[in-house]
Amino acid sequence: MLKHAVKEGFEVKGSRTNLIFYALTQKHLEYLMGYRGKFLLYLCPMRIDIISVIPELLESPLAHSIMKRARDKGLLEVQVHHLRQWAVNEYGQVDDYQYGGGAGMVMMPEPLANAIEALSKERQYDEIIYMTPDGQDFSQGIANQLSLKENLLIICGHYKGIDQRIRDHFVTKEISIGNYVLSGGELAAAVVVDAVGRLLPGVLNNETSALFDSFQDNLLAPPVYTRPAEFRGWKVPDILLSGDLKKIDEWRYEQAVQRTAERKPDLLKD
Ligand code: 6GU
Repeated sequence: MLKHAVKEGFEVKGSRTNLIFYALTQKHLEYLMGYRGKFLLYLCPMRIDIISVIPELLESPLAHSIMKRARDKGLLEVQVHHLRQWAVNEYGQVDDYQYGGGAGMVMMPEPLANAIEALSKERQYDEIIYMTPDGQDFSQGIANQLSLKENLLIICGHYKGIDQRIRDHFVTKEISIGNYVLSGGELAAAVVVDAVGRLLPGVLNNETSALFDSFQDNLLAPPVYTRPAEFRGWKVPDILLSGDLKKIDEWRYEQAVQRTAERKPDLLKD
């Protein structure tokens, strides 16, 4: 996306707003420094297309709060496509029994291939992602990488999953959101879109900047407090009321390290 923007000489097109000087995450910074030695970032909306048999499942998670803001600002375009548009017959069939026998239906290759090909005519996808419990575990690192892309296509599976040939010949990335089974890929896709969408430059304001998120430095966030300073006799740590910003930063960092060591020691390893 950025390379493309720089090559195009920052031409302003479509709903893209303007050029800004901005570096969102360390990853963006490295990428930009590597490219031009400047923190130039073209505000280019990310486009995410999602193929689903239950589009309703994706509506609400992407229609509120930060995702709503991202979409309203034109920074993120999400379009959900009903797989039945590409069904093989008038009954809207998109799944069938599995070869070799066994319980559960499999999503047929033809509707998926037709859907992917039809959508690929409109734009070139940087990744075609299949949401599946046997995919790569989703992480902040993957979210950061995806946030640098321009066009993503996400396929949500159902039933026993999709025909292996689609995975072999179209899918470029397979993502799982954890070691448990969901009834379909939609909720997992919503997780990915949310985690990626909030990283797009301009989506978060300064107070909520993604730079300070848990996981961005492989550290969990420190404890947070708000008013009142004393609630039912439980006090906010004195240091946070001291006004000494340097000491507060140190305290937060120590707390973050301690929390990470206690709760997710694996994060401290690499
Ligand atoms: Cl991506 N899909 C489904 N169906 N179940 C999951 C998952 C995805 N990630 C964890 N469990």
